[in-house]
Amino acid sequence: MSVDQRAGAGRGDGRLPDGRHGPGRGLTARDYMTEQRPTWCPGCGDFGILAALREALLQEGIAPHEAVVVSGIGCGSKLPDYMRVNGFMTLHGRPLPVATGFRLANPAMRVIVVDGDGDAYGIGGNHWLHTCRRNPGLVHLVENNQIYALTKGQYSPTTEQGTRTTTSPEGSIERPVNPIRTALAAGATFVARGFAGEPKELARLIREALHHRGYALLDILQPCITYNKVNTYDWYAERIVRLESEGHDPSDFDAAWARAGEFGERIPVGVFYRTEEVPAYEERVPGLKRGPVVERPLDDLDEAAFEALERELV
Ligand SMILES: Cc1ncc(C[n+]2csc(CCOP(=O)(O)OP(=O)(O)O)c2C)c(N)n1
Ligand code: SF4
Ligand SMILES: [Mg+2]
Repeated sequence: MSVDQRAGAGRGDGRLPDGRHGPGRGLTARDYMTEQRPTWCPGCGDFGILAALREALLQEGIAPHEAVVVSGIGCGSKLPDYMRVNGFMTLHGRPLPVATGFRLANPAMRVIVVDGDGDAYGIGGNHWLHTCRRNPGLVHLVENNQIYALTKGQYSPTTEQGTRTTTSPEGSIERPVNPIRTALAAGATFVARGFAGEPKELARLIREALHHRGYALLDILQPCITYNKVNTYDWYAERIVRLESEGHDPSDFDAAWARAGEFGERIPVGVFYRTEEVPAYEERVPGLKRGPVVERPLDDLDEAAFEALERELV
């Protein structure tokens, strides 16, 4: 089987090669549960994201062994501990390159990155920009609580100007990153925003992201009830508007750019931009034309082949 076919199986319409689909495969919500109890504060937005991800995998019929969740370091990055799927916690800021490696090695695997705003847009910002332009088939869920929560409330790249935090007692003086516009400018092919307070709607967006061919960013507004007293559930509920119900066309880049500028009295959620025209990174890597690495016999990787791969990938 060629890598293109495998990539198709891994990204396509959510149907698995044998045609079984969704809960019809006999999967239930319990299949994604672990014994581990979350250590998140009661009421944390991360619970909604966990519920939405489990629901999205269930509805897509993606069994636990067919997905890997890769995270970094932070409150939200504990999520792989609370799901019965393959999991990998990397260093702070490094999940995207590790996840790209997973996808290159096995394009049939659904690779989902889950990390915080500090992890993704701060320390991992360089990896993020290059992931946007490379377009590997990853779903990236950023738990954006506009704070470094695990380390007790320092301002993060998305903290709004003027917000008082432990490291900005007089109010943050920095202009925040706009994740949607930054991803658009960096060449991302699927850019969306969701809200942790609406797990059902969030599950729908995650399912859309799972159907995307390349890199899919889903910036998720995630209330941190302990360290962010500004961007609360009620604060968001008063401001959220839906791109879909306002007639937004996700294929229109200029419209996406314009809507991405709104963050204040009105905060749009939904898919800002999507194009399926750009091939995924793993579809173009020359060294993978003979098939995924996981399916090749070990003696296929002789010294010359290894050096050729090294030249292409490193
Ligand atoms: C290299 C490195 N630098 C700093 C830290 C300390 N650290 C751990 S989590 C974190 C911030 C996490 O913020 P975010 O990614 O937004 O996740 P949250 O806790 O808000 O979910 C920091 C600075 C670390 N673990 N490793
Ligand atoms: S500190 Fe904030 S982000 Fe961390 S578990 Fe508590 S509510 Fe959630
Ligand atoms: Mg954070």
